[in-house]
Amino acid sequence: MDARYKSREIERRSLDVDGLKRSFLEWLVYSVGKDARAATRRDWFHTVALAVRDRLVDRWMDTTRTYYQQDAKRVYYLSLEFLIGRLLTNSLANLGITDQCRQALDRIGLNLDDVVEAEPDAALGNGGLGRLAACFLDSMASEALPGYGYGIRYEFGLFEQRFEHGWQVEYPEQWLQFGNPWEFPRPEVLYPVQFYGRVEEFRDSVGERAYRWVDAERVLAMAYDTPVVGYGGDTINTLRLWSARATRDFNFGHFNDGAYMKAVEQKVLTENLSRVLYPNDATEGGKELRLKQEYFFTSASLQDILRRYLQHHSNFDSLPDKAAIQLNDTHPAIGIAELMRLLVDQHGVTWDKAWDITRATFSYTNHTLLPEALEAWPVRMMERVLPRHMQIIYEINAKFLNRSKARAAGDNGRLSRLSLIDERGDRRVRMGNLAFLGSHKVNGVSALHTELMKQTVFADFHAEFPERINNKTNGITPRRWLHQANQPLAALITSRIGNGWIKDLSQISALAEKADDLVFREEFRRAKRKNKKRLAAYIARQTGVDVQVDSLFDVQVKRMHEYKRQLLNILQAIALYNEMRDNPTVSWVPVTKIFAGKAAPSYHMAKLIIKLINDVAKVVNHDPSVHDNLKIVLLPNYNVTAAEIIMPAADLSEQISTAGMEASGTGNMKLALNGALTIGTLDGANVEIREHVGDDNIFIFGLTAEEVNDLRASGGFNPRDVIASNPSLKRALDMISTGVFSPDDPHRYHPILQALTDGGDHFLVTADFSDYCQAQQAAMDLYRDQEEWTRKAILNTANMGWFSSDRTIMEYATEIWDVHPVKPEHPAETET
Ligand code: NBG
Repeated sequence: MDARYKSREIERRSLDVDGLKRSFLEWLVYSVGKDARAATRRDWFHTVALAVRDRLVDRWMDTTRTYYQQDAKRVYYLSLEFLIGRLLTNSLANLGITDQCRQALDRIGLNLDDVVEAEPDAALGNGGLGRLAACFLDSMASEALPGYGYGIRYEFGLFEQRFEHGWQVEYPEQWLQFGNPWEFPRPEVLYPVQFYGRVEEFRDSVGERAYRWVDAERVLAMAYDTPVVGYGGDTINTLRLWSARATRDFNFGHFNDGAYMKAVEQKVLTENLSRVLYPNDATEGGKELRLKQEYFFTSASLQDILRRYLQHHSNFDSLPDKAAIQLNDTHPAIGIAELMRLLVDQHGVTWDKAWDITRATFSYTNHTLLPEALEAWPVRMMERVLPRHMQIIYEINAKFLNRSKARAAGDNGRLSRLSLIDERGDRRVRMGNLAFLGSHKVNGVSALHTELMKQTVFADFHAEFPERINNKTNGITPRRWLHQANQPLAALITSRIGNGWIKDLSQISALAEKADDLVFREEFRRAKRKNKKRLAAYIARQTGVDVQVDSLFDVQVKRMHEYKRQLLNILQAIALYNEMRDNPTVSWVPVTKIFAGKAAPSYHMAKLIIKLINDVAKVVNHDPSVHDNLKIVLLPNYNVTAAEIIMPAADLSEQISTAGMEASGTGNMKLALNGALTIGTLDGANVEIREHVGDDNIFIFGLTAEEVNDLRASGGFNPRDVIASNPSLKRALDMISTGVFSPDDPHRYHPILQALTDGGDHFLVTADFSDYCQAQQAAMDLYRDQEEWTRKAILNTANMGWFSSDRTIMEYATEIWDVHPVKPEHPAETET
């Protein structure tokens, strides 16, 4: 090889400061096409990202090659959402070259932190479900598991949220506008995906009845690959996202008619399929485009999985030994019918065999019990969009119900509940039932949620298949959520117990003994204070509100949803505001209430709650009579990047959902790991957080899931009685209803007041109010004693090791997937 190329090749891998610097200067000129004097911050970001990408490509290929050569069993994580966030800091940290990169940029006169800020936040998800998928990618790569993510390359991620006169307004999020340096387009990896058309019956070569799907419309799915760097940089896995492309022949038909503009129009329409992420969190959209998106990425992924499998195998018998496919919620559940179709219609496998293979290959995670979130597609829509799949679903259903009939022994209610088709009213396909039936394992995401799954949505299926439901409590990656996001605390921890915790978070328990060490406490507080200063500056920039760094940072960040009860929090804030005004001479613990979160654009009640928080904030923040002891801020456009600033700075973590309604929560884990104390109900993973951090180090309040259930069932709950007997609640509600916070429109909040009274207060805000206020009081009292508070905060951090997504992912790997770590071989490195 030409010596010049050889040296350049080595340079591309060089991890030292000089090599990085030279790469940066070269990339800026030759790939970004800019002179150093004219380069913008964004140019530098692209430059650095491309140079860093060079350093991982060899290892990425080594990883893929090793999996291929060993014909390792792979796990495929099918998810409609991956809430990734920025990747530069993450890649640098996982490759272990953050310091070198910082120095190399220094020498060019640049600051790494500024360069990082130019990266858009990849928001291909709504909330917890999508962020969990991103944490799982990090953990699979860090645990050397052969894991692939499959999803959609949305051109527009989750909308950008702005507040205009206090109201949420949505703007398109154009994260790809300036290109994405992390992705590799694969124009040759292209699969056809069909819609509509009809099914034709025919006799196959041996005279058996067979079916083919004809006259369908075709779309192509094109792959874009993003490397997923594991901690240490040894394993680099792949996230493959599909983008819709119109087929060429499809266009040519129109060209021949001379209808050129029409052809182009059609092309745009077809490619709209992967244009935008549905902004609904835990609610079903029910729109045809959504169904098409689900089928589009699922079909392309399955075709890709089978192609990879067939490189080593000539029949499908060992598919379940080589591939585990995880359904992230029911969004890809159509994959069960699709795999049956591919096996039976395209590869000639017999029905029974195909069904065994399918069930042994798939497993399904349920992420919510909310009835409005359980996907159920109208049969009429399915028949039109996916006619062959509808037939297959009928067939699966008929065989299943036939088998169950014997055991149902006259219990027709049970059979109709087990059915894949909801026959009540407009007939619908129950995707949860399909996912359950077509999987060998079904899991919930916290201990409580899994129990409730057995008792509620899947009670009949659980009776039928008692071995199938299992629990996998969620986790979070300690790399992003502590090592990268909270550098002051990460450095402190490493200074005392070494850096083994980054890879094995259980080691963090060694901090527990430091909780009584006064010096350590002081340093812990100093780290927190540094993070709070950073957040205070961010708040000032974003909202113009100045907050006291030494006030209690009381944080509720998550999607806006009635069941998450931001309303309970803001009502307590009003009550506290009144108390402060009534008792101006008392020395109050200063409190800063920090909210952030987006509402689904069509969720009017959630948007009204946003407006209420902003209205209350305006009044409170400008009232001199509270002497700055209370500030309320609602930060706009909550996303992963904002979370990385907020989580490390929180003192108190609000996890106050109506018990039984939050499947798990993962923000609760991020906040506790970063040393916030939780104020929460016994819901989702809060239950397990309490077990780990200890009852004394958490503020638990409110009705339990069982009490909620009983109260709702009794029908005897009357919110008006509760309000009448609680003067501070009554006063807060009266202020809202008389327009104290909305003088321009006193009736603005009528729908909220209505829901809390005549509406029956479904989320039991009034029922939990008094207990919640007491817990808040306990938190404020404790905060006065900074030593005690810090001790408990340290114990939170120290006891959160179990909530690493590494633990979660290894449980999936051993108990569901039977997938094992594979160490990549790096021949290029051993050669030189
Ligand atoms: C969400 C739950 C959260 C949970 C995440 C991840 C959906 C459908 N569900 O409680 O609401 O933490 O999933 O499991 O978005």
